[in-house]
Amino acid sequence: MSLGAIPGTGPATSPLPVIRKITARTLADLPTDRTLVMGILNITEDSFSDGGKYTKVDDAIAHGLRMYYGGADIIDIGGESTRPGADPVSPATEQARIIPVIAALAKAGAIISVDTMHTSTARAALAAGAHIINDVSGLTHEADMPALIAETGAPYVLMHRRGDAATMATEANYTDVVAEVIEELLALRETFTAAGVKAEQLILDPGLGFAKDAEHNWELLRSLDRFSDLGHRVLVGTSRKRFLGSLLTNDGKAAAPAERDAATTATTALAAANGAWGVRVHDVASNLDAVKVARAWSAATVPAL
Ligand code: PMM
Repeated sequence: MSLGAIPGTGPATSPLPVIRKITARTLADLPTDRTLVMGILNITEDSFSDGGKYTKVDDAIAHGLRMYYGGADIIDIGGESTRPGADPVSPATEQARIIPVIAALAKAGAIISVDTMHTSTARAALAAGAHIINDVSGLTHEADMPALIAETGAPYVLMHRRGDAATMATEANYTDVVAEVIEELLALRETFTAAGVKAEQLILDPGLGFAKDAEHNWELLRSLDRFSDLGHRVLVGTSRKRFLGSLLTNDGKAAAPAERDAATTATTALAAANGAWGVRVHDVASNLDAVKVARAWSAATVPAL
């Protein structure tokens, strides 16, 4: 692959990473003709798939660069595990983990989102060069997040969740999961717009696995168009999640997180075909291929007889 290769156009099997120009990039540089691929970088001890792998700053930066050079459109950096039962992390610890990594990757030209529930961390991350705030709290955590998002004008992922890491597993009770998730997201949207956040700043996320069981997740995916119809960009996070593990049982045992990438890629292609703005994934290469397939498929025309 030549130095002049267009970022993100190489196949997943490229022997060399795609080389990118090292210039500051802005959100306006992101592709608009296909679903975006957000690569996950968890700098935590205990995330379910990559916990403990990137706890050293150098390892985290190296993995972020690998995903960036491999074509990730956005790198999503988090310093607190969100899995059910995870111990909370203080904003100071979270910031010590992620800020040096954000600064280094922003300098290399990556577009960065920050997976945080803390307003102080969101503010510090934006100052260090991050572009997007990704908050999985469903605003159950810190009430001043809307004011910060209004003040900074940053794009904000508004994800649906009930309860917190300790309680959400018991709150997966719905009569009509799609209607209730939409209703609860719209109520949160109201709080943000009342604080002065512009509609176009908001990216909605149904929050798969957050106070949802497997069937809830599938129902939400089946109804992705109803989320797009709300008039915002939609982000989908299926990557290696437990509902894929339970789908792919082997002798009655759920497939391990590392065995869920092919299924993740299938959900990515379907999410892309159903209008998702972005997918949040661990394996960038295979999911980038999937969104390219969906893009080509939707643009395909039936040859005339
Ligand atoms: N899932 C996880 C963490 N952050 N953010 C958004 N917006 N959507 C998600 O579905 C989501 C998220 C949990 O996965 P991880 O532990 O692999 O990061």
